[in-house]
Amino acid sequence: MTAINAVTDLAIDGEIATIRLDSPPVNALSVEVREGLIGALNAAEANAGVKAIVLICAGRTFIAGADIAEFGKPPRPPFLAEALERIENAGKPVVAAIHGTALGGGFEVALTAHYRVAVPSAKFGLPEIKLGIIPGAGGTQRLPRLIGVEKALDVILSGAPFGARDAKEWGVVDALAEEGRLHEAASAFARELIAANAPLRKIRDLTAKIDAARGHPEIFAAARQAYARKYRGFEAWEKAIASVSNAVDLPFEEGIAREREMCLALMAGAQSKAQRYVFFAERQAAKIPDIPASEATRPVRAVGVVGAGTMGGGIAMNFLNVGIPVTILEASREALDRGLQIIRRNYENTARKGRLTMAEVDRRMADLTGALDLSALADADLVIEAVFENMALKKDVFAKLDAIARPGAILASNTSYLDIDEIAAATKRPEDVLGLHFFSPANVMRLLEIVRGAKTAKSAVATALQLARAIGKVGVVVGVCHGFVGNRMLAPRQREAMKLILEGATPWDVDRVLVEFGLPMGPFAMSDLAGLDVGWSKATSARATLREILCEEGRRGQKTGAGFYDYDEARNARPSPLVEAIIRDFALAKGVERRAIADAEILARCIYPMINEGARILDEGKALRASDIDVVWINGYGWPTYRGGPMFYADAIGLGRVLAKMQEFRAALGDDFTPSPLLERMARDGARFVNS
Ligand code: 3H9
Repeated sequence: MTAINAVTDLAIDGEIATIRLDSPPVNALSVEVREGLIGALNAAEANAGVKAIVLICAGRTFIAGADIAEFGKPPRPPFLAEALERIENAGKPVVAAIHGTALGGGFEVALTAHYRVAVPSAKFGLPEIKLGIIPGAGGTQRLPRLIGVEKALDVILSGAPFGARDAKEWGVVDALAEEGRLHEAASAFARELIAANAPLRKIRDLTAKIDAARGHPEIFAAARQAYARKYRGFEAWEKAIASVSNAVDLPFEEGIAREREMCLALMAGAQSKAQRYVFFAERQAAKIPDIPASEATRPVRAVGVVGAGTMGGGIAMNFLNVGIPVTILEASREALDRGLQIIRRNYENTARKGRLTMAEVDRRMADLTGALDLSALADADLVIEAVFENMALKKDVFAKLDAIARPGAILASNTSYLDIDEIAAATKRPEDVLGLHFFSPANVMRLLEIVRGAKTAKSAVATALQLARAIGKVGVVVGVCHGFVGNRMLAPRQREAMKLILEGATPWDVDRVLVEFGLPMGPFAMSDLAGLDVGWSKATSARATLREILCEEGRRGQKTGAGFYDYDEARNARPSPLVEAIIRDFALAKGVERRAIADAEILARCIYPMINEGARILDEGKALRASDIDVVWINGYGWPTYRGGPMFYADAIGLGRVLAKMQEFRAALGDDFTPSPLLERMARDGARFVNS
C-alpha cells in the first residue's frame, strides 16, 4: 500500500488498484482529497499491471459532498472538475464502491466512475438545493442521462436521498454488495469487467433517456408546479430545472459549463450563504460548552406521555416512529380512546398517501399502550408531561410522577411558557427534570427546545440532545424564561401586529408583508389556525380586547369558519369587511389615531422587536449563542432558511441600522421599542451576532 497523501492510499492487488480515501468525518472533497484522488489515479494509470481501479472510502461514508466549509473562499486548485475528468477519462474501468451516504459532489464523483457497486444500506442524493445551490459537478447533466429526466428532477429538486435498492432498480448502481464486504464485492466486480473486456461506460455518452424527454416541456412544467410552493422565495430551484433542461437541449460540454456557472453564481449569493450558515448552525446547536461529547447518556427504551390530546399524541408518534414503545396516559377512558384513535388515523392517512405500509402502521400501534393509571408509567425511562398549561396542575402531575417513576428516569414537561425550576421543585429529583418543548404539529415540526433548569443534570441534557437526533429533530438547549426562546420572541411580533391593525394596517396587509418576507403564514392567519379562543372563556370575557370581541361574535378562528378572516368550506381565507369595521370601531373607542402604514414599517415593526428580544435572550444567557436562536426560528416557526434566521438577518441589515430604527420607533411609539443593552453595545462596537 502506498500513501499518496495524508488522506489517500493506493493498494495494488494483481490487476486491481484500490484508491482509498480517508478524510474524516465524511470524506468531503477538500483540496487534499482532490489532490489525493488525482495523484492516485495517475499512479494507477501509470502502472501497466493494473487493469481496473476501485474507488472506496474509509470511515462511516463514501464522499458526502464538496467541502461546504470551502464555499465562499477563493477556490484552490486542483478543482473538482479536474478530478472528475480524470476519473471519467481514465483508460481503465473505475468502479466506485459506495457505503454510507454518497451525496452531492460525492454522488457526482460516483457518476463519473464507469461502474458503481454499493452495500444495501448506502444512500445517494443531490442535496445541493438545501444549501441554496445546484449540483455543480455534473449532477444535473449526468443523472438525467442515467435515470431519466423526471426522476432526476425529483432527486435534484427534493434534495432527498434515495436508497440502494432504488439505485439498483434505476440503474444507478450495477451491483449490490453484501453488507461489510464492499471491497471484496467491488474487486470481484472489477475482475469480471476485466475478464469480459467490458467497455469504459461513460454516463455522459448515454443519450436514450434525454432523447426521450426532448420536445416535452410538460415534464419541466410539472416539476415547476410540484415544487413552486415549497420553494417560494428561493432562487436555486429554477436554476436546477433550467440546468436539467440544458442536459436535454445542449451538448454535454456546454450543459456542464453552464451548470458550473450557475452553481458558482448561486454559491456567491446571499441565499446560499444563509443556507450554509444554517447547515453549520444546526450542527453547532448540539454542542454544549460545559457538557463534553463523552458525557454519559441514559438509555431510553420506554417512554411515557401524560396527556393524549393533540400535543401528547403528536409527541408519542415521534417515539413510535423509531421503534421506542410508548405508554400514553389520560384521565378518562373516553379521552384516551379518542387520543389513541387520532394517532391511528394520522398513521392511516400517511399510509393512504403511500408513505407507510399498513403493516408498519400496525407495528407502530402495537408499540403504543393506553393507560388510565399513573402507575403504568413506573417503568418508563422518560416521561413527558403534556397536560393543560396550568402551573398547579403540572406541579401536581410532577409530584405524582416523583412518587412512581423509577430512579434515573427523566421527567420532562412540554410546557410552552412555564417555569421549569418551579415544576422541578415539586419533585425530590430536580436533577432529572427538564423541559422538552415540542412544536405543533409535534410529529412534524423539527424543533425541540430542551429547557435546562437550574438543577438539571448534564446527563439528562445530553440524553435529550441524543434523543432529539434519534427522532429526527433538531434539539436546541435553552434556559428557563417565559416562553423560552421561540415564544418569547414571538410575543413582541404578535404585540406589534395587533398594534399595527389598530393604527391603520389591515390584518391582510400585515400577513401579506410577512408572507412576502418568506414566512409560511402571517400572525393573523396563524391566530385563526390556532383558534382565537385559546385561553378565552365566555364567563370572564369583557370585550376589552379585539380578540375577546371576535370570540364573542362567534369568530373563533378557522374551526368556526370565521376569525380575522372569513373562511369557505375548503378553509380558503377571505378578508372580512366586518372585521375591518370591528377594528375601526375598536380603534375609535380606544382613541387610536389611524393612518396609512407602509409595508416597510409593517416589516420593521414585526421583525426588529424580535431581534431585540433575541438580543435580550442572549444577554441573559437563555440561549447559548445567536445561531441557536436562528435554529429555533427556522425549525419551529418556518423562518425562511434563505434569510438565515432573525439574528443572521440582523447582521445582514447591520446592527447599527437595527438599533437606529428601534430608537426611531421608541421616540414615536414608546417603550415597547427600548433597545436591549446588548444590541446597543454591539452596534456601537460594530459587532455581529454570528460568525458567517
Ligand atoms: C456539493 O457537493 C456541491 C457540488 O455539487 C459541487 C460544487 C462545485 N462539508 O451531519 P453530521 C461535517 S454541496 C464539510 O453531524 P451525520 C459536519 O459539519 C455538498 N463538512 O453527521 C459535522 O462536523 P462537526 C453536498 C461537512 O452522520 C460532521 O461533518 N453534500 C460536510 O448525522 C458530521 O456531520 C451535502 O450537503 C460537508 N459536505 O450525517 C451533505 N458534511 O462534527 C451534507 C458533513 O464538526 N452532510 N460535514 O459538527 C450531511 O448531510 C451529513 O453530514 C451526512 C452525515 C448525512 C453526510
